[in-house]
Amino acid sequence: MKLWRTIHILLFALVAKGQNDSLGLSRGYTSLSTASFDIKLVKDSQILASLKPTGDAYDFLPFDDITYRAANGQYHNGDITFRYRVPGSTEWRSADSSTARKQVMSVKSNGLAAADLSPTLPADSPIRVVREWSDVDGDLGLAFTLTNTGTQSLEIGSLGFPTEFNSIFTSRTAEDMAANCSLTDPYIGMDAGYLQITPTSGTGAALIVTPLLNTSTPLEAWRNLDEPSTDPLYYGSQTFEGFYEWQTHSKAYADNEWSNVTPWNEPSSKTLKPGQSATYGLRFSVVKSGIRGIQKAVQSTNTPVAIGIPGYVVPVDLTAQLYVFHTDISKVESEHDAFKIAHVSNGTLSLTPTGSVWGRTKVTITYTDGKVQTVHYFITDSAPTVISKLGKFSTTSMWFDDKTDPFGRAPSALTWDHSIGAQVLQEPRVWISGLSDEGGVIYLATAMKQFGLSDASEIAKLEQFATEVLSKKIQNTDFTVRKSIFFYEPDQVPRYQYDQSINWGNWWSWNKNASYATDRAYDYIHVIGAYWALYRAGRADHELLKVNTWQWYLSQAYNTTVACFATDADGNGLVGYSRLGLMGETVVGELLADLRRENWTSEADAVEAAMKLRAHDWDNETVPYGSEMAWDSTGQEGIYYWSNYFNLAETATKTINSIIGYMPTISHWGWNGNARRYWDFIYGGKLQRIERMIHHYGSSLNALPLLTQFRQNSSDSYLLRVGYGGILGPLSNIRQDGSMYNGFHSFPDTLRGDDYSGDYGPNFLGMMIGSGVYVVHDPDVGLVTYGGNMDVSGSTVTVQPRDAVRRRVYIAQMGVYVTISAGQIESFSFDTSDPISVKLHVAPGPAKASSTIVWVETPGTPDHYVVAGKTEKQRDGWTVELGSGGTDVTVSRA
Ligand SMILES: *[C@@H]1O[C@H](CO)[C@@H](O)[C@H](O)[C@H]1NC(C)=O
Ligand SMILES: *[C@@H]1O[C@H](CO)[C@@H](O)[C@H](O)[C@H]1NC(C)=O
Ligand SMILES: *[C@@H]1O[C@H](CO)[C@@H](O)[C@H](O)[C@H]1NC(C)=O
Ligand SMILES: *[C@@H]1O[C@H](CO)[C@@H](O)[C@H](O)[C@H]1NC(C)=O
Ligand SMILES: *[C@@H]1O[C@H](CO)[C@@H](O)[C@H](O)[C@H]1NC(C)=O
Ligand SMILES: *[C@@H]1O[C@H](CO)[C@@H](O)[C@H](O)[C@H]1NC(C)=O
Ligand SMILES: *[C@@H]1O[C@H](CO)[C@@H](O)[C@H](O)[C@H]1NC(C)=O
Ligand SMILES: *[C@@H]1O[C@H](CO)[C@@H](O)[C@H](O)[C@H]1NC(C)=O
Ligand SMILES: CC(=O)N[C@H]1CO[C@H](CO)[C@@H](O)[C@@H]1O
Repeated sequence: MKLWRTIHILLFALVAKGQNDSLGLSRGYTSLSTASFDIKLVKDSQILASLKPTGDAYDFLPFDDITYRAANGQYHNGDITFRYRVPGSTEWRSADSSTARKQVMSVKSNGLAAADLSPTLPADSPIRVVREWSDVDGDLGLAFTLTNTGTQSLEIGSLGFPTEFNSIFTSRTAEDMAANCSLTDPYIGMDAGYLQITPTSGTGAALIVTPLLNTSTPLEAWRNLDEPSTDPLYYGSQTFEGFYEWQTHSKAYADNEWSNVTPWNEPSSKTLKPGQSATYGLRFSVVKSGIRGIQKAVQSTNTPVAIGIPGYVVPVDLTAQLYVFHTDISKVESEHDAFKIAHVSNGTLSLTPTGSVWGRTKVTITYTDGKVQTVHYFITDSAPTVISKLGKFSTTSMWFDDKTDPFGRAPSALTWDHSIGAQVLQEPRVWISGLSDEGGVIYLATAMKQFGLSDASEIAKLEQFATEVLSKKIQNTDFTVRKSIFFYEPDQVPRYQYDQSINWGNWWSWNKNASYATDRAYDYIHVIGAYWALYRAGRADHELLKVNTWQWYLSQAYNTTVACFATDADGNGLVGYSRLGLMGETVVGELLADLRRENWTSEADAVEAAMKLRAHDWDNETVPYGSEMAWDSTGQEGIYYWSNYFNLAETATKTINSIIGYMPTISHWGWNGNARRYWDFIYGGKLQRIERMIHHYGSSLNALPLLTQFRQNSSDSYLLRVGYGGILGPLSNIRQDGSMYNGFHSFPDTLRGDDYSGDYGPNFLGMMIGSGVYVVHDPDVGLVTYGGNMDVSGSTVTVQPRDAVRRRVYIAQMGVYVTISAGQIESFSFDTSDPISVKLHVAPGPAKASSTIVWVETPGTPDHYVVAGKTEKQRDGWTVELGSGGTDVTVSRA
């Protein structure tokens, strides 16, 4: 918060007075209205300046910033870009209504306003464009009619409709940002494509943009718009991600700028004969019921909707379900036969991976009305195989054991560069090579993997790392955590050869003193997570630990927590950022639960007291989601955890809303459950740029609060759709060889994972803590299972878990959440007509657990459940011997 304000003041000072008015703002606006909207067009240019739900002060557009966005080259709704050529010619010519703006020619219209755009398009363009704004059943319609005025046929190779919504955070206070701004995400699904514009508060009306009725305006591609970034709003920065355009034809880009990429959809073009016209258009609709109502609202515009369960990242051993809401299907195609598709009933498809495809794939649905929808999937190995590959790769290829390293990094798992197939031993952003920050802590993933699926040889290596590097080099003896153990200071390491081809002159090439600073609380969480995971692995199987005891790992985690959250007598944090919500800090909640289970009562009390101070501070703030960034989507996880823990319900609810404001559900593996992140390629990526990231760590970490909240209120199925998408996301970041990446590049010229493993560690942590199976009654699609294969026979439901960890089961009908400490749940079953018990078959699993503890919670109901039969109570659960073939466990209502 403090930081936010500072930035605000700085930026405010920079906002210059003079600006260019190519839009014609000085000549005023035309105010219009429909049943749903209050609308302002700029009179001269007829671009959309303001769009408010009728009678509302909230604007989906950055009207208050329009004077800074009135220059040539700055885009608005109503603009158009296209490329065309005469058939046979290879060269595309471009037209863009924003480049050299002129007042447009108003023309007669039955709608709200219309104009011939010729003056503002290149004079030699043979394509005349007439744009019309109209009232479509109370919604706002925007149509473009393109006419070939020449004497030759023309091929339109790209056609885009720029969009602009209020994601400009620059110079706003946190409170104003939460109250005034919104975020936009696309569903790049052809005729089913749409945009959703969600308020950052997560509350109030949302907006959708769908293809205009009676036009064919598929969302084929989503192109980031290049704008000058010198303006005082800082286009393309941490406080202003930038804008995109809805592309209906994209062939001219696919053949040129994007030629090395497999696009989301087949690139198309359109040929217009001389004199021929084509009309395209978009429709803007308010979703009064808010974000949770978006899918229904899309459906009501006659745009096909598909709901995929468990989402669109599908492990090869899982059969996914796809529910479509539109007219009858005439054809369904799975690219390269990636799925065997069965029509279960009208509108219900089941998709079983055939094993022929790993990675991206799409399913194309054609409806009887001619509409075509693409649903984008990512098929992975079975989830335990995926995490096993990560464990192996990070302890072999990525394992660094050069004992002569002057920085003391050996042994450890070091950042990987996929493009050269090597460790990143030297990086000017020192933390990437220095085992700290988020960008350098892949060891966190390796350790968390042992919690999910332990492996003796991997643990042996991690024990060396924990003993020699983590506790001795990354940490000081007082448990404080360094920001990097690699640094740039030749005098300190005289015999070390720094790579002279690297530019060591930027702020991030810290010297030794700056690297060894311990003032960044975020770094402590990675250390706590690693120790906690090794404690749990060792607690489940004592044989695994050869160097330290489980007590040592638990006390290291505890002591690091104490160091992280220590305060002075006035309650001020001693470590920077420790008063903020920290990414991955759900693991501190896990630690606290374990301290209680172990009867480490004074330690548990100390952790709880430290968290209570923070939670009560947050409860007093309107927008408690500060971070080291001016705007962020990382604090919410911790703030929800402790607000919920201490029953601060208002803040907990506000935080869930904040999350759904930046985390969508969309029928595309890349966007479903993908929390807004757009600057961390700068700090952890090889390809550094401001870019909407796909499945950066925001996905799994923000999924944790959504899933927790869902278990407390299982009628809020929206939270599960989004949250489960987020928890599946990190599976897609692991390549077939076991290497991993920080995020997938969404810009259409790239569409691949970054080369650096970077800051993937926290993403993997979220997946290990949040993976589970959810059996629920969804109000739209009926009884479904997220993360398992379900078989229904009469009233008996049997499920085989297919998630990464296979140790957590939630059954909404009972409100019961069963978790186990070791082994794997192979299957479970219950009777929907008499849901008072669930029978689980628990097996030793690949880690060959000999026993397990079963914990039973009922977060959604006052009911109480127990493990039946003669079992010993231990660590607040029930101990169960597994034998060699596993055993059945029955959890029944008490
Ligand atoms: C604004 O106008 C000035 C001249 O008055 C010009 O130098 C500058 O490039 C213009 N800026 C933009 C963004 O068009
Ligand atoms: C769309 O087409 C249908 C059928 O031709 C017609 O009834 C309807 O008015 C049209 N709607 C619009 C907005 O053009
Ligand atoms: C399938 O469902 C759609 C939409 O609910 C409906 O219009 C159509 O008639 C149904 N078809 C059959 C064969 O039941
Ligand atoms: C060393 O780093 C600390 C913490 O960042 C800083 O306060 C101190 O001024 C630095 N000392 C020197 C000599 O640069
Ligand atoms: C770390 O924590 C353990 C467990 O509470 C405690 O016994 C020990 O004294 C602590 N170590 C240090 C150095 O503070
Ligand atoms: C914790 O204390 C309780 C009550 O004294 C005891 O039953 C239980 O076994 C203890 N748990 C552990 C892990 O020591
Ligand atoms: C929260 O605010 C209230 C009223 O402003 C104040 O009494 C209380 O002490 C504050 N609590 C904390 C933890 O700051
Ligand atoms: C549970 O979720 C539903 C659906 O969003 C909502 O209507 C209801 O108010 C919630 N109940 C509680 C107790 O929060
Ligand atoms: C332009 C606009 O809508 N501004 C609003 C932003 O949010 C604050 C509340 O924090 C309102 O007071 C402003 O009117």
